[in-house]
Formats: sequence, C-alpha cells, structure tokens
Amino acid sequence: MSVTEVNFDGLVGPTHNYGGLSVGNVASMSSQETPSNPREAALQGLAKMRRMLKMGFTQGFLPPHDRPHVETLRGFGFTGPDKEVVEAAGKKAPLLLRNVSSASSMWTANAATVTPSRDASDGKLHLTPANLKAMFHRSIEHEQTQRMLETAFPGDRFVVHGAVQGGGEMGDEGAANHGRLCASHDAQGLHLYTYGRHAFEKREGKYPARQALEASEGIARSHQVADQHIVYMKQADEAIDAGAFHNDVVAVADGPVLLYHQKAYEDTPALLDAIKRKAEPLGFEPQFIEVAARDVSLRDAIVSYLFNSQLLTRADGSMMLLLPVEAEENEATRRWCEEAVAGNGPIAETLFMDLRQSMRNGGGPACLRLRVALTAEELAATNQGFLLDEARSDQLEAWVKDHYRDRLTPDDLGDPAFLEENRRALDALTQIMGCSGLYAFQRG
Ligand code: SUG
Repeated sequence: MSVTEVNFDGLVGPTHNYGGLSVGNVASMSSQETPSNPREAALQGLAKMRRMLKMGFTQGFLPPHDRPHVETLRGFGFTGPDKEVVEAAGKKAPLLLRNVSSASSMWTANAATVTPSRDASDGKLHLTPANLKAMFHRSIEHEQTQRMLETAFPGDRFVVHGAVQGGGEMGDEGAANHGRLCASHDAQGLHLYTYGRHAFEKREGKYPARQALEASEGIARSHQVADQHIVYMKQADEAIDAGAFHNDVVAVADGPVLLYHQKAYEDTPALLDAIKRKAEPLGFEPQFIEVAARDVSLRDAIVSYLFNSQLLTRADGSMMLLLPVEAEENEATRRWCEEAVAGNGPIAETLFMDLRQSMRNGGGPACLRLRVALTAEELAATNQGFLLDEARSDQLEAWVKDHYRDRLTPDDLGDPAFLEENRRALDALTQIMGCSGLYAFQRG
C-alpha cells in the first residue's frame, strides 16, 4: 500500500495581525499591537508550500476562516447588518473584536488530530478538529474547521468527528501535541499524545497548560487506536512556563525519529522506555535525538523555534529539516544544526525559510501545517480543490496580491469596509478552489 504524507498548510488570512492574544506564547505577547503585513505573511506561507512542491512533496492547503467573525459578535448582543455589527464592536468592545478577527486558523497543526487509516481498527482515516478552548480567539475555530475538513475529505473513507467537548480545562490543541513514530509512513504507527495537565485536577503554573490528557484519551478512543500503539507523554511544567505552549515548540517526530529538547517532557527515561517497548512489535527501533539543555537552552529553543521545524523524509530515505531563519540567526541553534548535518545522525540537510510574519505570533514552519498520511485511494478521494500544484500556487499568489493589505494594526479591524474586503477575497478564493458555499456568509 503506498502512502503519501500530505502537508495541509494554513493559508494566512487577510486579517493577520498582532493582537497579543495568546498568554504563554512569548512571541504573541511581545508582538502585541505592532503593525503586521498580511500580504507578506501569506506570500511567505505560499513560498514554503512552493518549496515543498519543488522538493517533490505533495502539498495541500486549508483556506482561512472568515474574520471578523460576525456570528460570534451577534452572540454578544450586537445587532443589525453585518457592517454595523463590526463597527459597533470596534467602538464598544474593541478587545472582543480583536479576538474574533484573528487569522489564527493559519496554524493548521492546531486544526485537528489525524489518525491514518492504517492505524484505526475500522480502517478509516479519522480527523477530530481541536476545540482550542484554552484561548478564546481560537475556541471559535472548530466548527468552521470541521466544515472544511468535511469538504476536503468527503465520502466514507474518512470520518470527521466533532471537537471534543470543551469547558473547564478540557483543552485539545490538535496535532501540535501529537506525534506518530513508524518504520515508514505506510506501516502501523506508534502514537505519542502529549498533554500538559489533567482536566479535573487543579494546576499551578505561570502559563496555561492547553492540552488535557482526558481529551487526548477521548480522541484516541474515537479514532480506534489500540492501546498498545499509544504512549501518553507529559509535558514538563518547566517547558510550558518557558513558553512551550504546544509540544511542537520543543519536539518533532517523523518516521522512527523523535527529535526533542532535554527538558520537553517529565520523566523522559520512562517515556523513552515505553516507546522502545511498544515500537518493538511494530518492527522498528526508534531513533531518539535529544538536544541537551547545555547546548541549546529552553530559551534559545523557544526564541529560535529549532524544534518547530518540518522533519521530512525524502524519496531516497534521507531526512531534512525545514526551519525558520530565526534558528539560523541564533548562535546555539545554528551550531546545533551544523553539527547535526555534519554528524552521523539521520538529518542530512537543513533549509531555513523566512516565515517572520507568522513567527512573530509564535507560529513556525510546523505550526503552519497539518500532516495527513493518505493512501493512493484516499488521495484520489480528497477534494482536489485543497491540493496545490505550480499553477494553483501562481493563482493563489496573484489572489493574495490582489486582495491583501500590506499593513494592518488592531485599530483597523473595526472598519466595516475591511469586512467586505475580506469577504470578497474569500469569495474569490472559493472560486479558485471550486468550493463555493464554504463560508456562512456565502450561504446567506
Ligand atoms: O495558538 N498564536 C497561536 C500560535 C499557534 C502555534 N501553533 C503551534 N505551535 N502548533 C497560538 O498561540 C497569536 C494571535 C495573536 O496574538 O494575535 C496566536 O494565536
């Protein structure tokens, strides 16, 4: 069975701005209210997708959500035509408007958790949108994400679940806290679910732990992943409090390789033992690459996003890391990369890309993509409007240049003309994709 791992990157939306909305996400907090450049952000994201295509990988994308989200504002008592709702919210509840205007759906590593059909006992590919309940601005994403996933993956080969019930501390942040180790993409995988807290226990901490163990367990159950193919891993509180708000800020997995920071997990030796034990019957030996804190401090890892890179297995079996330029500019992480490539380890090459617009909100290369391992039949059954080739990349680039602003501050969000501008852009996008009706405003 041939399986292709497709990266579905989030297309950056026209409202990309620095709202300072994510407590515990150091970049988001420190970029607050600086002007953003949505056009540049979207073009940087597209350049990464193009690069993946050029290297021979199959690339997909998920379109932006419609923002500002007028329906949410209506729930807060704003009435009248959509433009008036936005204008009034800008005057009376600017912070609420900022929250419902975020382009945060671009970070598709938080769109959903995915289980390839090979690993589910019913032989179907399962997807569960993340409830993202830890941050208000993200908690409004999952319904639209579900609609998009249902549109992208239609038919009975796929099961798109509803998000795990949120409320209290039952947070789920999707694939950013999930890794899959395997001999190769078409072989049975070992699932690593990383969590920061128990949903029903009190927790002290400087920053919130967004992922609850109970949410991950629920997803594994509904995706029909067998217990012998699961390891639950506890994030170290020290890592969360240093700014590792998702595990993919301090770890990444691909094939048999787990690359992680020494301080990423609690009780690492026990976890590595469990992984080895459970990998053995699956016929592979995990390769652990631990980055020592004396070589790269947690702080350097978090400002550079060394681990928020795409660890990619190429057609010839060699591996490469696609990293943000910040990891080249940071001395400790650049040195680590040079040594990794020069050494005997699995990483043969590094590629640094400029994703600064997204990085300033705490989103690196790995945040921007959702991995979906598809069989040939599943790839054929996927809505082709969500897949990218050179011609479609050209179209999307031209579309961004036509519709996006090159400067935006949170103060601009209350402009009713901006709402119309964004809707025109999304309408044109769905025409390019052949998917009209994707957005509520198109359905009336
Ligand atoms: O959830 N930032 C996102 C970044 C998500 C990164 N994803 C992964 N690590 N997989 C978040 O904190 C900032 C928005 C603002 O402040 O305007 C934001 O939502």
